[in-house]
Amino acid sequence: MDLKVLYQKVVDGQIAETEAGVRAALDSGVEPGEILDQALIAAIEEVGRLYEAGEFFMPEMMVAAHAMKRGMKILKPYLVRAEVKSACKVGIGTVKGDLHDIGKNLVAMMLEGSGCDVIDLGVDVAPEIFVQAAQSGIQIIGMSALITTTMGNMETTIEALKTAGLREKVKVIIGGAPLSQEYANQIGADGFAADASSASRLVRQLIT
Ligand code: B1M
Repeated sequence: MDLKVLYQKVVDGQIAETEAGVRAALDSGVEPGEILDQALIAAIEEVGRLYEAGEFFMPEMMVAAHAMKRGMKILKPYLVRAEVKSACKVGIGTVKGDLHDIGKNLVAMMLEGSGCDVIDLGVDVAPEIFVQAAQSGIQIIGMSALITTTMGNMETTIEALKTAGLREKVKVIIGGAPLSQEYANQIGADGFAADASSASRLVRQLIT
């Protein structure tokens, strides 16, 4: 299937057609990464633009996100092909108050693909849940936030890790559209990654 057609299916929130489109693109030999970037991610970014422009509302944004997630589910086995498991263990979640998980799921997939054991803590993750994860022997805590009003819960989580005496035992990385390296420095995180590939590189740097 033409990736432009698939892109439009996601924008239009056509779930069955999106799944069929991803399968057809794979069958015709299109690279999984190309399907992800040029159709699925490009489409959800367009949905965000349409929402901001007042042309889309929550229901349209929700069905498009659902279509994208179903497409990602089909792509996952092709994107996650870890040959060798490493000694890398990561707990990742979207911070408290925030339900956006598409980006977090992509980062988790990329980390699994690079050989890490990934514990997905889900969305709306309270600081105490990150603290419990840090107690379970993971090396890296990954926090995602997409809304400016929930970003502050990253700092709250870092404070909770300090209070629990765990801050020196884990590295903390953050990511999400409204964040930056400056913000990571400001809240005392160990690093910021702008996308899933850089998150995977950052984790490698931090554990070696
Ligand atoms: Co929401 N939403 N949304 N939304 N939504 C945004 C983020 C928004 C920018 C839209 C807009 O206004 N243009 C806006 C936030 C504005 C702001 O804070 N300034 C917004 C809003 C306002 C809201 C609600 C408040 C709307 C409402 O209720 N009125 C509400 C919030 C609900 C809540 O969370 N409590 C809401 C709800 C939703 C849906 C449920 C409908 C849906 C989410 C579905 C889901 O995730 N399961 C949704 C969607 C889909 C979006 C947009 C359109 C797309 C987000 C996305 O998935 N992008 C988004 C607009 C936009 O971003 N342009 C928007 C694709 C994804 C691959 O990119 O998540 O950035 P991203 O992840 C990237 C990088 O950031 C990075 O790597 C990823 C892969 O490259 N990354 C990390 C992410 N996490 C990382 C962690 C790392 C490292 C890198 O280390 C740990």
